[in-house]
Amino acid sequence: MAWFTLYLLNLLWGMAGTSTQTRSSCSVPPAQQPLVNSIQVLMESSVTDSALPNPSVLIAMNLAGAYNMEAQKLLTYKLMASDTADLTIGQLALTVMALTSSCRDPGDKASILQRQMENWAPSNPNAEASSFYGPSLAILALCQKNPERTLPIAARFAKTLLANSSPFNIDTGAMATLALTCVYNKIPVGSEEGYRTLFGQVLKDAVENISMRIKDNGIIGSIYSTGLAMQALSVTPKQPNKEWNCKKTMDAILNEIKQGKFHNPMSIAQILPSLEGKTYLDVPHVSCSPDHEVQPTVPNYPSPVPSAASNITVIYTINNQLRGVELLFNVTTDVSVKSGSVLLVVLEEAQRKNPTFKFETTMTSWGPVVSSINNIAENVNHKTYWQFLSGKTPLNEGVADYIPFNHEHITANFTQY
Ligand code: B12
Ligand SMILES: *[C@@H]1O[C@H](CO)[C@@H](O)[C@H](O)[C@H]1NC(C)=O
Ligand SMILES: *[C@@H]1O[C@H](CO)[C@@H](O)[C@H](O)[C@H]1NC(C)=O
Ligand SMILES: *[C@@H]1O[C@H](CO)[C@@H](O)[C@H](O)[C@H]1NC(C)=O
Ligand SMILES: *[C@@H]1O[C@H](CO)[C@@H](O)[C@H](O)[C@H]1NC(C)=O
Repeated sequence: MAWFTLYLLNLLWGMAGTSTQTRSSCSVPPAQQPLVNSIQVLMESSVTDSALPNPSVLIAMNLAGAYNMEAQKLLTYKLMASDTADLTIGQLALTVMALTSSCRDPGDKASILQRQMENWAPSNPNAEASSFYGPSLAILALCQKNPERTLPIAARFAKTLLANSSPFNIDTGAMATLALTCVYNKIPVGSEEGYRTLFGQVLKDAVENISMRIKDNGIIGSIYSTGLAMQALSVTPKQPNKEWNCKKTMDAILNEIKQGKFHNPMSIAQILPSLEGKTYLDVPHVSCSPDHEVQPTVPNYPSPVPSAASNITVIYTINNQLRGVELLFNVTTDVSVKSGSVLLVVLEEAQRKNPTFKFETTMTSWGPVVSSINNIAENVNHKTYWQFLSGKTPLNEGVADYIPFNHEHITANFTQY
């Protein structure tokens, strides 16, 4: 009798986990599929012997169905061998999910993550919203491994989110929605109603905030938050008041891809699942049958006409009004670079001309971050960083991706988040 009850419970459990997966989905029109294939090929080509292993790339590859099996294997092996001591909670969570998506047992990586989350507390009562991005990934990864043991950890996390009043961050809200949707769908039948109410409340708030950022053109937040926001809106058990037009968002993103806006492998890794009708909740359900390699159909672009490499001038300002009275500075220079150069080239040229513009970078999954300028360095404890702006508008790409135009005024402003 007991086994039968258990069986029934499992059945209900399983159903609860899948019932919301297909809602609000929309798909890429067949004529546009080669375009999507081409960014997947680009993302897979970022996997090399020398590159830092990026778990988000492996997750995206496995959810979409990998083309390059060598890259898939190399990335899986590198992540299996990675030392957990070098990883943040968020990176560890992504690694656990990436290995799961390759049908590998993450082993002690999952138990280490579990222990870290049992001891987790926000850095301070009013921590900035984006500091919940990593912990959201952790709840999601743990929920997929062991939902029952994750319940109390997730409840503590949800209460902290509810109590937090810092400005909403869309990427974080989307990741928290994915995590808590996983947990919500796996609340065992007959457990306290309190869980359902708590997670339901946080999900409702997050989804409401995400839907408020759906623009008339379909983009949700910025083009680079749209992928995660789509995932969140397509799985949430709590529908927002404002209805979401998935097809409109899909068309807007396909148009941006055509404009070449998705070339950073990490930006592709975050948009690809949504284009393939998948979400991070599908990670435990990837089938890993040894597929024969398929050749993707990619569009045949007209070969780019080599443009006459004329120079452009970029006005570049570095501004620190924050750290160390005797170190305050606000200096501007004109820099001449080849048209089409990325912002990093402007920074290098400025540094070459004048040592005041000396800068340092740190490598991350998104590429190089400018961590220090003129000896003033970002600091997580002070929540300081170098923000890049065009005029008064913050850039939505990093220095290795952003291409300045002629006479553009770029500022690096030392500020706080
Ligand atoms: C938190 C966060 C930050 C924090 C990071 C520090 C911290 N203590 O958390 C701060 C506020 C400093 C930051 C800065 C910037 N960010 Co930011 N950030 C994020 C966010 C919300 C979460 C990152 C995270 O925790 N990931 C989880 C962990 C496990 O992964 P990770 O790889 O270890 O995370 C590190 C990197 O993501 C890195 N990082 C964060 N932002 C950026 C941006 C760039 C260009 C690079 C190279 C690295 C980088 O910092 C993380 C912690 O070390 C993401 C959202 C997203 N969808 O990924 C945006 C995001 C990555 N950021 C973005 C941008 C544009 C920036 C800025 C360029 C903004 C600006 N105008 O200056 C600057 C970087 C400028 C510079 N000096 O080079 C974009 C990148 C889009 C793109 N196509 O390149 C994203 C996707 C937000 C968005 N939806 O538009 N960011
Ligand atoms: C989202 O919006 C609601 C109001 O609609 C607000 O109460 C809540 O704190 C916001 N933030 C988050 C993270 O949900
Ligand atoms: C920095 O300098 C620019 C012009 O060089 C000026 O417009 C701006 O107001 C200055 N900012 C500060 C904070 O001094
Ligand atoms: C054009 O830019 C390059 C740097 O990319 C620089 O070395 C060169 O001097 C510039 N040429 C002119 C004419 O300014
Ligand atoms: C630059 O940073 C300072 C310090 O945080 C801030 O007061 C100022 O508004 C910022 N300037 C811009 C243009 O964002």
